Amino acid sequence: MTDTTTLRRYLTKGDLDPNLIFLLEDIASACRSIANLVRNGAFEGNLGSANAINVQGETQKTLDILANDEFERICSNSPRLAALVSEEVEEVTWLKEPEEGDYLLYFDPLDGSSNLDVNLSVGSIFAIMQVQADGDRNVLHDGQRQVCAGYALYGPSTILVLTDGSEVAGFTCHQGTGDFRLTHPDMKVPSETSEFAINTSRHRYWDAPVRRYVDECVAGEEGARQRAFNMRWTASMVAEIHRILTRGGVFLYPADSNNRDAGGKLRLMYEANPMAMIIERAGGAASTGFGPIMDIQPSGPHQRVPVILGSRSEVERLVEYHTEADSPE
Ligand code: P6P
Repeated sequence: MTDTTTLRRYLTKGDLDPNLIFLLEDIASACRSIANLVRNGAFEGNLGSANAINVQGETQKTLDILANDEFERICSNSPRLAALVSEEVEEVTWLKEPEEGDYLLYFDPLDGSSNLDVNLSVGSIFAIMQVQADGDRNVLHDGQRQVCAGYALYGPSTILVLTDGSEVAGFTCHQGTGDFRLTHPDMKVPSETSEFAINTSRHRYWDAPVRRYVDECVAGEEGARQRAFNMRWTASMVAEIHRILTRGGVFLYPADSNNRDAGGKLRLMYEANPMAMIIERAGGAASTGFGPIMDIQPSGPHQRVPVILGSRSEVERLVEYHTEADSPE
């Protein structure tokens, strides 16, 4: 039986600030529009590169730019949205003079876009925080200050998953009406798992704790874990996180041992922080290996951090391995 609870009915059942509800509905509209752009990309000649390099030093896909433009076009009219921080834009986009309580929107408009030309799942990721005082243009707040976080997964179906800190809920976009309807209430990360996700081609760059963990997983029944593990890697963080939310698992994107200062690949403000909030509110854990991701005081809007998140028991084991490796002999 399909739940008829629409996103609006879900959001208005509690005591959320109406301006936050407006913003979340605008984000949902942007994601619905991006889903259409992705699905029709081949017809519009949009699946290729834009022949531009973004602030990350990555080649931008045409759809990266179009998705960013949709977020800006649709969300900029939200009544109390003060600023946008986008993976695709180097500077913070200020929409109004900041007033205390205004919202700040951090987003990766199209994550995993290297999958577009091979028709694999991609997604959008967002986090919302608030202006702390009138005139305060600081957008570098730690992840504990997020008031909402979520993602849209453009897969066989378009699903919007979000949390306001109370629970994690998933809404599937109905292909007939375009409604986002509640299909995954109160999502929880299974605490145990036998599935890990890491790009094993980077094995030579892993620090000892990550090598130890992965080596034990692949050692199977004869190894220290005494059980077989499975591995997945889809090069799309949104797809990995949705799988972990649905059936458990642990996702790792560690820093490179030969370039720790770079912090790894994933960005704190609009990838690691929102996914950390979702996973932790669903009962999982999210760490850099040395401490909670959401405790990090950002140094810049595009800062990169190491990411280990998913089923709590596996993340805790990895943190333990990092602690042991860091302890003096
Ligand atoms: P790699 C996509 O570019 C992304 O930011 C995440 O969605 C994904 O988990 C990761 O990078 C994939 O990285 O090194 O495997 O291409």
